[in-house]
Amino acid sequence: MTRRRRTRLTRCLAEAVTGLLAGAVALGVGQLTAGITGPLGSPVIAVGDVAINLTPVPVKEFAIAHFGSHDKDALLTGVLAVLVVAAIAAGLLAARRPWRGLAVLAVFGGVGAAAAVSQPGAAALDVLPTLAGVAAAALALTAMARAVRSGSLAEPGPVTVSNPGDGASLGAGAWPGRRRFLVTGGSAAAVAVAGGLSGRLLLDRFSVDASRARVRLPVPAVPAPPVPAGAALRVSGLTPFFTPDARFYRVDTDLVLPQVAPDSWTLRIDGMVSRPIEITFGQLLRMPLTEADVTLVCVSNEVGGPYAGNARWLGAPLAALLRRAGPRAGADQVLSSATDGMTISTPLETILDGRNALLAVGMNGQPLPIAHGFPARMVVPGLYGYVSATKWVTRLTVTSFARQRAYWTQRGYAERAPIKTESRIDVPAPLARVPAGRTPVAGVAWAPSRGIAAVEVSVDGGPWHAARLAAADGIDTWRQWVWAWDAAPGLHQLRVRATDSAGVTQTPRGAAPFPDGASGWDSVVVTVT
Ligand SMILES: Nc1nc2c(c(=O)[nH]1)N[C@H]1C(S)=C(S)[C@@H](COP(=O)(O)O)O[C@H]1N2
Ligand SMILES: [Mo]
Repeated sequence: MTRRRRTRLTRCLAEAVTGLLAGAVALGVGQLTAGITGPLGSPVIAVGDVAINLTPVPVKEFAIAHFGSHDKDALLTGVLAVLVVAAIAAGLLAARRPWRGLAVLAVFGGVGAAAAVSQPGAAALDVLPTLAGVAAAALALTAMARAVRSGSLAEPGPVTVSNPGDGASLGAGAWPGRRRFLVTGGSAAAVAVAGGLSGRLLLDRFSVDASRARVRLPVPAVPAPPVPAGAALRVSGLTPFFTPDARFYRVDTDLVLPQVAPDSWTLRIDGMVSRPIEITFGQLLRMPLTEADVTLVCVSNEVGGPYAGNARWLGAPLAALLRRAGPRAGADQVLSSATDGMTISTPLETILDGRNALLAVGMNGQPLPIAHGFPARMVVPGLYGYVSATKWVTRLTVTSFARQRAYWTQRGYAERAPIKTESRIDVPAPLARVPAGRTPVAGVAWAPSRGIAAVEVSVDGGPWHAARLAAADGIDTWRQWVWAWDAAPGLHQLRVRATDSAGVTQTPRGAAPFPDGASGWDSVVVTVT
């Protein structure tokens, strides 16, 4: 390579780095400003949130199925990738025509600011992080571009390298502006890192971890019946009967967890009621609370999938709260809303029909984890989460399905969505190698609000064998099951199906999660040796 060519390459690289550093300055200063104004203003988060709300249902299903609980990481990675490309473009453009680089920044500033204010709960102040970030990036870009250009004015021909060490530090080819570039670039990097780190620290102020730690849950007025001794089978690899909080699946549309302070939280019940009411968290804790074991299931759970969890909930009966407000004739829906802007529609008659529908404050003996709705959420046995399990809930509007629709039902999901009877094989794992002889086949089955009556296993499409069921802890929780298989060497397919207490056997007909939950039989293929 000729020296001229090397020099040109180095300068191109410097221009790209200029753009990247300007982008980093935007994010760092944006983060620092968000640390002052609040987490909703963080531009990457804001753009990500808007993207989630605009994501068509099939893409969302694909993301949940393929990235699982990492779907949000995948989205943020996507947003960052777009930013990286745009930043490099801004750097290359700014080197030739400064205003073009600034125009790229302005476009992204506009998108970020619009995204920030469009979020539920956002205020005008939340445009500040984006604006401050973009302004700082503009300064950094101009300064660095000038440094790079100051070199280009000189003839790149035979360069006199006064300090050979400098040239080496940029790899190949030296150019006269490099020292100035290193100084401005280094400062930009320092600003980006310092802004990012201090912003992170400042953002901790908005966490409600401390107020959660201060919550003392009352003793339940109606404790859950004791869990029968045989509710948990001893089979290694089997899903535990109670899901530990850390392993409980999490599904919501939020990139940053809502931080809802219990001191300022209230629940309003309004709409088609005779007496609208509003209660505080203190009042809620003083009500007679009920404890109940309930298995939650997400509609996005594929057959055999992981989006189900079982917990002991503590909360105020929703039916009593609604009756206090007095639903009026013609109402058939409770539209619940949360601080993250989520709206969820639940059939009124389901809440009132005597099941343990709760406004929950406790999960497994502790205040709700922040990720699971602290300080209060809804839990309604038997309905998929998107029509029942509103986290961070602050309002229940009694209305009708004819009049109002909720977030997911607007996107085509079913209004009535009872959880389908399902069963899953946990042991052996898919594609496992199993020693020949007696070996356990085990898993869980659920039909919340109906209960599981039987589970059967079939090998290679052969006859159905009744599995042994663990003792039932009521009708709202899943049930473990196990079947002793005399495994003969070879490749085998195991299938499972459950029958609920209403006598309905799980359908073999496969359906995708959209629009009202997946169906079909779970199966695993294993090698017996
Ligand atoms: N505020 C709020 N509540 C929400 C959601 C949400 O996005 N926002 N997602 C719902 C869905 S789709 C499900 S399956 C359950 C999941 O509850 P979990 O995260 O505690 O398991 O919460 C429901 N409640
Ligand atoms: Mo869900």
